[in-house]
Amino acid sequence: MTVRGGARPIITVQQHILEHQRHFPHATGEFSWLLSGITLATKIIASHVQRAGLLDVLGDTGQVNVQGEVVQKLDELANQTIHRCLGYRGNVGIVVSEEDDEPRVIHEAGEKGRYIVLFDPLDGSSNIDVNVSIGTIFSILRVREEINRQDVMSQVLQPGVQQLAAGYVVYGSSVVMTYTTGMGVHMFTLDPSIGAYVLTREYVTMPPKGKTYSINEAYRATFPQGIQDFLDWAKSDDAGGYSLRYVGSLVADFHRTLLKGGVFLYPPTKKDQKGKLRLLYEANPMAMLAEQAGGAASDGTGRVLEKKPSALHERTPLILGSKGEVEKVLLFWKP
Ligand code: AHM
Ligand code: MG
Repeated sequence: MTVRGGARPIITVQQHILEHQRHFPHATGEFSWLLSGITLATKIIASHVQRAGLLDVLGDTGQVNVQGEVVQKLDELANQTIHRCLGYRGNVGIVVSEEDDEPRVIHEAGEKGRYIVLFDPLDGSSNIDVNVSIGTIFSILRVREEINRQDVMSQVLQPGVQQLAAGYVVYGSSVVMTYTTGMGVHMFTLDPSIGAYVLTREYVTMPPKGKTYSINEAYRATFPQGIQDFLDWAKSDDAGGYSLRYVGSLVADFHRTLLKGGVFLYPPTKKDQKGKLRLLYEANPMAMLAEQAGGAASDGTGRVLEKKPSALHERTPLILGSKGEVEKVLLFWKP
């Protein structure tokens, strides 16, 4: 986007998406209409998160989701909000959520439902009640015309390289939306006084190296030996002084890694032998953003984005961040 004159222009996320869409030869405006549904949903979620202590939204619902995790009230509210905002967009054919057992097919969309939206409505559930950053993650795929629309699982289980767009919103000291459509990574800050996401960073690049590693080191004894060896090295004099930073919300840990560099790790553990994070709506969108910003994402054996998913809520080990730091981890860990 060209900046003319001395004053910095105010560009909203809607304007930005429309501008970028012009680069697509057959752009219909449908895609920006879909993304505007996501931005609306995250503004509603942000308003609840910011008033969480004042509304009756803290604590759990007493229910357990398909992943065996206790559902928090805000998880449920965020999930419903996204379904409400996307269900009427017309061009959204299938919606997949961390909180739902199965994909939801939007029947009203019929043949017009060209997109599949996958999301983690409120990532970092353990931080909801304690005022620590949480977030929403989303990934967008195209409905594959060559596959029967009724074969919903085949439609949904596409590798991450097929993503049309990916992004997240971090509900932190400010609310920041980050997205990519495969043409760089762009960041917007929600200006609460006008209710709009305003462009704050364009074409974000991740530093190629960074002296921070981010991992739940409490599980250390149950990590593969190679990961334990990397952690020993990172603390040694040879490594030159790493710091540990771990929020426990992927969105917040990734946001920091994107801006400052470093590496985020969620390797296999004794409890979660494939790692904890979900491929379709946690690892894949972050991997697309990382690669678009010049970083990398690996499951230890290869590119996360090339993994062929075999189940909706499939988990994957995740090594994510600055290219140089991901490569260092892989020198130690060869699964
Ligand atoms: P959630 O989607 O149920 O909140 O779980 C995912 C979260 C990630 O945000 C975070 O990276 C990870 O779980 C933290 O797990 P742990 O508490 O095992 O370190
Ligand atoms: Mg999550």
